[in-house]
Amino acid sequence: MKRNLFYSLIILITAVSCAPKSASHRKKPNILIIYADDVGYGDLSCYGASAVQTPYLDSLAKEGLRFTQAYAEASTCTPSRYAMLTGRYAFRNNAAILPGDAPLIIESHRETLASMLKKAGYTTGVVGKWHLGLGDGKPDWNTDIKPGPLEIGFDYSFLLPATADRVPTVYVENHRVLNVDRQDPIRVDYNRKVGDDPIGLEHPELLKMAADSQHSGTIVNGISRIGFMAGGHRAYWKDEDFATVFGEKAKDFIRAHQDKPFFLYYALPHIHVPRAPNPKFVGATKMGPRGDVIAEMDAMVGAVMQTLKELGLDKNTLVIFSSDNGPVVDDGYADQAVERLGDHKPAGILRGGKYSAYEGGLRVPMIVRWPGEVQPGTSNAVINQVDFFASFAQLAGVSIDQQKTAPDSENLLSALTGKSAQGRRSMLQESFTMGLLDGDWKYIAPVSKKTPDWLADKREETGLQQEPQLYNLKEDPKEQHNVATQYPEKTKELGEKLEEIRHKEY
Ligand code: NG6
Ligand code: CA
Repeated sequence: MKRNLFYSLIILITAVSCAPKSASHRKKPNILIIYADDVGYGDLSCYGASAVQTPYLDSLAKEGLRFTQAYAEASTCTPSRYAMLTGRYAFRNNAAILPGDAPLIIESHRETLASMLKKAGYTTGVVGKWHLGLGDGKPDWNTDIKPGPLEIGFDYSFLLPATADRVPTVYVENHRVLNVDRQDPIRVDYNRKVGDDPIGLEHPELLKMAADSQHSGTIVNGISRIGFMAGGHRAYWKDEDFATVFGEKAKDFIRAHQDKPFFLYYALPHIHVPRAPNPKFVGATKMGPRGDVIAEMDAMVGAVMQTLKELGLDKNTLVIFSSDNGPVVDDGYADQAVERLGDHKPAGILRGGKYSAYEGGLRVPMIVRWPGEVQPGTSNAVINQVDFFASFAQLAGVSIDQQKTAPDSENLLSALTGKSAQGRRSMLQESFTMGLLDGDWKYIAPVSKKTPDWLADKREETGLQQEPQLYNLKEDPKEQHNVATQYPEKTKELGEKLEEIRHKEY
């Protein structure tokens, strides 16, 4: 009898210790969002490019799931980033492209991807381009700059504050400008020249590349920027070092937090203007700097993946690569992007690009890799970056009240991991106007607000028109035939649906 009990116990203990651990007991996966800037639907070789090769992203696509209908929330940076980090459409916040001295636009009470994951035990970090504002008014760049990422859920931040073409041209680590110098205080102004440093308008002979008048403010590293800046010389970045500087910070963060689940938002400044690749990548393609920075970006992806592998973390890390808006060829600098484009199609077959209401502005590359959990292949599920919030909440086991938190985010974890082919039915699309994608249909509302002067002659590409537009993406994926007058009922229905979403109070 005793002997039987003994054997039963042994069997029980063995059974318990050998049982597969349930999902809730498994270590939560690390989450790495690699978010590129202005990379178009046709800019990677795994999305059909041939004039530039992106072997590291191609491997990511081979080992993971490549989406054919994934969207940034907007066709410009700030709104897309706001929506991705908050799960809320950016127009609810009036988010638009920000100057480099704008205050933080994410409200301090708002839950972000970072604060939500932090609740689930994640250590959270952001390395790279921010462009969501810093401080609560005009920041003093010489002292603590807050609120910023640390006040909305990130444990660590190392930033390029706005864009590489905007002042201040300095890195901000946590609350401080890196290498800030009290003897040479930083001043920033977006309206008038400050200090004695040369500006592009007056000294074009000092420039590595000529620029249009908006990009002809203070010259830093031979490149004139939007806005004016004085001081801070010791803190200046060098554009050609971005890949190394951000790469090292991303690796340091991963190394330091390898024992706990981490969330890293790695926001690459590539391939936004000014395009200034490191000499190692100059000539990597025949397309000049725009092609070369794509190659450099790809290598940055390779480097961070290599670190994950070396640390044995790549199996338990969900990696997502995507872009904040569609591509632009000429964005203000004479960098030969137009002249040397050849037959490369930055947006693939799609119409339009950055700033556009058409698909080329909004549909972007998206690749998800998580070995063992994400079945490799291609997915046609419709998914928007605003959906990361609810999907990752599910992944991390956090329940959210969507009346208050991430109201526009849909939990598409099963689509993201390839377990389902079902994505969104409809979504709002932001540009300098609004659109609504609904099944095969796409509606673009007439422009109702003032659009920037520098877009005035770009109506054909941007889709900013006085008339409503309706396209059937299944029959007309290139959005060539506006069928609004043929389908007045559909046009009206989608217009009303869009208004309904707009007027919901969240
Ligand atoms: C525009 C800039 C452009 C770029 C963009 C922001 C002009 C004429 N153009 O205002 O160069 O900086 O803002 O790009 O000023 S984004 O990817 O961050 O949205
Ligand atoms: Ca962008």
